[in-house]
This record gives sequence, structure tokens and C-alpha cells, in this order.
Amino acid sequence: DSDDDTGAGLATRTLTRTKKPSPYKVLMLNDDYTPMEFVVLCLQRFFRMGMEDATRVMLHVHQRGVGVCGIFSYEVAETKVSQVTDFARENQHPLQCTLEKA
Ligand code: TYC
Repeated sequence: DSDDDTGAGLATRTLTRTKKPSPYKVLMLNDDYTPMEFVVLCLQRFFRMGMEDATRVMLHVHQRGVGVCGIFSYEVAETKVSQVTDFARENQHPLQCTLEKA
């Protein structure tokens, strides 16, 4: 990795060390009240899924209780969680979304 170059033997090269962001999973949680179509809409709108993937993830969450919507940097994951939570509240649904270190 050129960013990890120690510069050993090369007096002209500067030592630079860049850190890649740790990945975070965004998890969707099941509940008894949010309509299935609303969950599919959230997955399409905020996670850029097509109808097929969105339906598959929604059904997985419905059946298993939790499912992964995607993996992002901490900052992007936090934004996705807020977008889903705010949109659910605006529509008076209890849908919950959370993040977890991948
Ligand atoms: N369990 C909900 C229902 O039967 C559907 C649902 C699926 C809700 C996924 C939340 O993350 C969820 N209407």
C-alpha cells in the first residue's frame, strides 16, 4: 500500500499514513405494526435497492427479526439510520433501524 510507505532509502518521499474508516452495518428491526410496503419503500429510497432486493430484505427481517440493509462508514451509516427513523416517525410507524460495527 503506497500510503503506508515508510520512505526507507528514499529521502525525497514523505511519510504519509492514511486510515481507512471502519465499516458499520445498518440493521433493520422487525416490529408488528409497520406495513411491509413501507419497509420496502424505505429500502428502495434510502438504500437504493430495487423492488426485488428490497422485498427479499424486508421478508428476511419479518421472518428473522433483524436484517442488514448495507455496510457503510460510520458517518453514512448514522445518516441512513436518521433518514429511516425520521421518515418512519413522519408516517407514524414504529420502524426501527440501528447500526453495528461490521
Ligand atoms: N412485521 C411487519 C408486518 O407484519 C412487517 C415488517 C417487516 C416490519 C420488516 C418491520 O423491519 C420490518 N406488518
